[in-house]
Amino acid sequence: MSKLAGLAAALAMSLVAAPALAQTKLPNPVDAKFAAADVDKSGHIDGKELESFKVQMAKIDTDKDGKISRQELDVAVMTGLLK
Ligand SMILES: [Ca+2]
Ligand SMILES: [Ca+2]
Repeated sequence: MSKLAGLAAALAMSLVAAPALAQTKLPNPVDAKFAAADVDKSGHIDGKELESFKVQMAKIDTDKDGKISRQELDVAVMTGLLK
């Protein structure tokens, strides 16, 4: 019983800690870039929002789902792909 409780507590802590850790690693300039590009605030850069990204789209959309996620933009900005 105590083992299970400990495991549950550890899992809960990892779920809480992971997003916080990810956020501290993100460069702030990405927030502005993403917010500016995600005009309709859908959480994705898609549709007409992609017009300005079309040239770099193939490189930024690493999972090729036709959308640029926040994570994909993070990678693009951090690697210097998107300036
Ligand atoms: Ca959008
Ligand atoms: Ca994608």
